[in-house]
Amino acid sequence: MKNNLYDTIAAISTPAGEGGISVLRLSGENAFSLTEKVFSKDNSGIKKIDFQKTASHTIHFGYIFDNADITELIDEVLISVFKGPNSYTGENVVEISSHGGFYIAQKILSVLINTGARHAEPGEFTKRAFLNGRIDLSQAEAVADLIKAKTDSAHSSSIKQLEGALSEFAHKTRQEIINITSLVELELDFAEEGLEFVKADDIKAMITNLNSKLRRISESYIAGKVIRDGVNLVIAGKPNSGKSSLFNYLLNKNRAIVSSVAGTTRDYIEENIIINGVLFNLTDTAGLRSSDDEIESEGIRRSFSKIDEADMILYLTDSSEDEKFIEDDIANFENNFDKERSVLVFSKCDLKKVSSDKGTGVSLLNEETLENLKRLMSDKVKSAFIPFSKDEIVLTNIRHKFCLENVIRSLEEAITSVENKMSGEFISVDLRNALNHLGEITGEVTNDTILNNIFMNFCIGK
Ligand SMILES: Nc1nc2c(ncn2[C@@H]2O[C@H](COP(=O)(O)OP(=O)(O)OP(=O)(O)O)[C@@H](O)[C@H]2O)c(=O)[nH]1
Ligand SMILES: [Mg+2]
Repeated sequence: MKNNLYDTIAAISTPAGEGGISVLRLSGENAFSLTEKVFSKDNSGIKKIDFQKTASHTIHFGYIFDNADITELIDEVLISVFKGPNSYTGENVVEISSHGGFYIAQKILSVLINTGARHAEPGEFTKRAFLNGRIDLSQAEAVADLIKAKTDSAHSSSIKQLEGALSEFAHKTRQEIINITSLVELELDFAEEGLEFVKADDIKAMITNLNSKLRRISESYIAGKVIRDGVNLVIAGKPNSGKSSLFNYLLNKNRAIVSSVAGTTRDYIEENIIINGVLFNLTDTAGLRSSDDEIESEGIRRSFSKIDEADMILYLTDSSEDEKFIEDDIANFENNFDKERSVLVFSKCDLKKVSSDKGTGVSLLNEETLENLKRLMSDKVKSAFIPFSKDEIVLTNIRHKFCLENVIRSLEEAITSVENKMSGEFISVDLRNALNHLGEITGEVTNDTILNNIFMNFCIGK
């Protein structure tokens, strides 16, 4: 069955589980009348309210009953009333705050469904906000990111997008392309009369200039991904170098087994942690050596595959080993890891100090060395992945990156058309393609598949 855009939808907007309160949300033409059927201002069940007559953005105390016949009291609630178009979805919206817990909210939801509401799909409230023109598509996507944000930087980039920073960028770019298009078309109109209003070179320069700005924004996606999803950091090194001990310290819990036996860690272990505002997806791996043990060898194979996928590596060399060992291990590190994205750590530096400036000494017995390491890790992320200032647009969504790449490609085609002295009509087609792709970012140009893909990833009740 295809869901009607105009029926009234309902969902529990707070997460499942025990909590102080639960909030249930209804949106649609009948949001008020459906709620009125099962709501009473006192526990008699008959003291009715007419939400149409109450002011918008007001809160009402009362009681919810199990059906329109008022047979059983379910809970005391507070009802917030929002009249369209001044609501989250742009429609009439009711939010029912009940006592928390799984049972009550589910019960109220089923009462409302029995009365005539429909279960909302994931993200359907936000989808309606988009379809009703309250927000554009990039802002709707920002809502999902905002909810998922785990760090300060992820929060600030999504709140910026929700406030319309990306939309504004898209509109400005759109205007620039329209200006160029009209110059091209103007010239086209007069071409037959032998008038050249704007020189082809100037048009080419304008498009090239615009494209280089767009390219920088498209490249910002790498930073955006780190901001949103975190950095995949792998702790690697020879057996017994102290990887699992460092992993446990960074997580602040005894997650991985530590022992003085080389080859303790077999399979890799992953955990998330935030260090100086940067989200790290940490992986502890099996120590790297050649082994005859079948299980250990599989573990080592997995270590290498994790190292290949990593954004960053912490490579541990045991300071207490002899000079030759350390020298070889440093060479091994330098030959196999990218300097920009890897940190060489001389572990257990309380036992012996390595006199080399190629790495940083760390001891679990020395807080200062650990703090230094953490600072080094977050600084490295910032310099390797986030070379953008706070005011710049950073793309955090792969869909936006794809759209922007298509815009850039269409503009490149326009440049080629200009260079080949094609007639203005052709250039104009390329520029219009660029406009279409740009419109996909904000949803001016969209289709059901794109929309379904986007809102499918939202939570229910948002
Ligand atoms: N003195 C000292 N000992 C340490 C330090 N860090 C780890 N160790 C010891 O080094 C030994 C090996 O530590 P692990 O963390 O298990 O080493 P690993 O690299 O995970 O070893 P595998 O899993 O076998 O590859 C343990 O006995 C730890 O207690 C340190 O900073 N100082
Ligand atoms: Mg280990």
